[in-house]
Amino acid sequence: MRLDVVTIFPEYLDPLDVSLVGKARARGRLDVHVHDLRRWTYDRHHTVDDTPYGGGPGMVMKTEPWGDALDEVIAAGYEAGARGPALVVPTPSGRPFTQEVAVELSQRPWLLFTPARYEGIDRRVVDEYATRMPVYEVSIGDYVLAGGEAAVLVITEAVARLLPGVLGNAESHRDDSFAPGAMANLLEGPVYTKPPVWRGHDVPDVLLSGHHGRIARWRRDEALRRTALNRPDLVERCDPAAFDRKDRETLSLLGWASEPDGRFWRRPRTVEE
Ligand code: 6GU
Repeated sequence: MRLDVVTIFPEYLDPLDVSLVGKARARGRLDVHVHDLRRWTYDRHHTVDDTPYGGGPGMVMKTEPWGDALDEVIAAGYEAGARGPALVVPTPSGRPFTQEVAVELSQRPWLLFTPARYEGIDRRVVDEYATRMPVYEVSIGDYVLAGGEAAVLVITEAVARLLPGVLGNAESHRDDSFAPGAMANLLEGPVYTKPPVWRGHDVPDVLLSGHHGRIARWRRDEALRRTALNRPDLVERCDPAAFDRKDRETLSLLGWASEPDGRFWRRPRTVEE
């Protein structure tokens, strides 16, 4: 997979040399190119932004540097043999970046990232490249970052670990929270390793029992418990058919009840709520 990133802070992407993404690059699974947007400015001050039409606060990134940069980066990629580019535009106004989107992006051969600063990029840039390639406008969460560079790091890591031969063990993402399957939409429960007792804290007995069925059941209960506490929205989104009797019992102990139609589970609201 080829990755191009155009940014006014190329050094912000230095972490792409380390850890999992760095290894993927070293193994030749990822071909990363980071470009300084200011290379495509021609005035003395290397201007990339200007005041917004219609007024209002902040600055807007100008069309011309982005257009010239993307044209050249796209041409260079094709020249190097890359095909099928997709534009990934990190923005708090994008659609949520989920595991599903990560899987979709991991299946593309070439991603072009355009992290913006200020109030964002003049809309015409996205409109122009949308006529030539798929565009993914994505947000990494409901908070506002000063720029899209940190989002590029997040997205790249989520995508890179899905590439064949990067994690080393294909089983490793089978049980990921948010991966499809029986545990779909459940968060992962706690994990433990040696020693069996640390500062008076014991590893749960069941994990030392060697009883695979009981261990699987315990893990599912813990996953359900964590999800119900931390992400009630995920529990509500679960297909009720995916809950077995023990699941229902666990949810009930946590104060959840089924809707009258028996389809959806919802934590009953207390008087204060
Ligand atoms: Cl992708 N960019 C910025 N600037 N803020 C964000 C974001 C992206 N996702 C959430 N907040």
